[in-house]
Amino acid sequence: MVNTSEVKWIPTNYRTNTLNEIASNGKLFINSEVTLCGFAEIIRGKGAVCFIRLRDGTGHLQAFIKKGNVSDQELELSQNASRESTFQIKGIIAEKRAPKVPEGEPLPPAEYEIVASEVNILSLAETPMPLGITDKVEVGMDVRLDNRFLDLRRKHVNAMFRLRSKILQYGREHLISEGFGEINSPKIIAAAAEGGTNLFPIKYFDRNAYLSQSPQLYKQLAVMGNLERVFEIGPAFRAEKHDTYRHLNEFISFDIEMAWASDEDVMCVQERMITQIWRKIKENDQNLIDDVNEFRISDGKEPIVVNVPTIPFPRVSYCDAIELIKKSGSDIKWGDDIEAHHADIIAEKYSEFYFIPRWPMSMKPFYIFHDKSEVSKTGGQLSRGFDLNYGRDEMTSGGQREHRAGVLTQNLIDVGLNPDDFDFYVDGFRYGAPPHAGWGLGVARLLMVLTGAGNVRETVLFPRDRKRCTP
Ligand code: AMO
Repeated sequence: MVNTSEVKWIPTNYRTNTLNEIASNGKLFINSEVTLCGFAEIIRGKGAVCFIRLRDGTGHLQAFIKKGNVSDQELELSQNASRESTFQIKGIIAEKRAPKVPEGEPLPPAEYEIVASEVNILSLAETPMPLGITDKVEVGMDVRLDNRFLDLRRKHVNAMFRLRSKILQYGREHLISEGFGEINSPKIIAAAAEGGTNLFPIKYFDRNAYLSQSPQLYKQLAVMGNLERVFEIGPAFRAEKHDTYRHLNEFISFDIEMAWASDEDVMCVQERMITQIWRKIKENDQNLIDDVNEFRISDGKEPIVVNVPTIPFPRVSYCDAIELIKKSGSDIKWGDDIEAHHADIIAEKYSEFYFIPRWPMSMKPFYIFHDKSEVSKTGGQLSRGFDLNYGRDEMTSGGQREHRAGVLTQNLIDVGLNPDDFDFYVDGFRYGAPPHAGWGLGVARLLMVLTGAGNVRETVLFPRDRKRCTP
């Protein structure tokens, strides 16, 4: 279930050990008295005995409850308890009786159980449950999300969110190793970073404010303040009316910003980080991938294999991408957005991670560096903005930023924004500004790639879309 080898599990007031500590190292505990806790995944037995398959966040262990070892009332309550009820059990660890194997065949590895001397039911589960934990019954996404606390107890869903935590951990560790420090920017803001149409307005005392779409302006100001290399993992809110497999109205954006750097420099940071995440997951977390695969296989899908990508990821410039798409007969012209169905065509050649650098300035936000030294074949103005795609799906946007206050003000005017609303930001560039670059990566989308999930709702604990703001 979880790789616990490097974790020090300190006893709590409720339990002396985790189930996995006993299950994987039972020999050390034979005849010792321990107190364990868990959900009752399966309860069976009648008369003088009861067997409970206990499950906690680390693994499973069988509890053996026998008449005479516990009170009659404890035995009866255990036998009649509903599945998923929570138990605290005190007892002695013993080796389970070895199963009979045909002569000459090796014995399977020893298994252990707790022989109960005290049973305490902490909470009885109500019945029927809105969805089963171990039963293979089809349930729709809405039922699952309405009861996410139960859905999460299912092995493959649980593994998905442990993998999510690993992506964040390994990503963080990698950036810290490259000299980045973590920041937190405000989520209540007064000016839009990513265009004014998809903002959620909120009342902020006696004035209007918005939920932040991106830490963009603030991560840049942090770099203006000589924090040099910063990253943030935080929520971003978009009032988009999309209803797709990859859009939500709240998502976690994994952002970096880096001084004295170009678009190419931060693309390199990104490919190093993603490669390192993949490598670490392959080294340490195959058990979680196995849990995801067990379900995929039972669902008739191919198992996922974690292949560490090679560096450098291909770079397909915007201009080349347009040519490639045109060649396939698709109706697209320079200056158009590359949508998912266009990216499908690029993905025929580049099926995994690839960057699309050098977008037209007209397609990128005002804060992107306007590269007047280079124009497209058709004479269009180019920027230092890029995207990272995996096949058809965009994972990241980023770029070198505009650090010249005058050009920045002009960019704001060019996209129809009022520079006065951005004084707090442009002022940051008036007193010496390092050239800098950064990116924002959608964590849920990266997890979709890692786990083969077909819908972003699979990879977000409590997703927010147009129809859902509970639980
Ligand atoms: P952008 O708006 O492209 O860029 O967002 C960056 C990445 O965030 C993810 N993303 C989303 N994920 C789920 N639902 C959504 N509605 C959604 N919108 C975006 C995508 C996307 O690639 N400030 C820039 C980043 C930068 O330049 O540093 C920005 O926010 O994976």
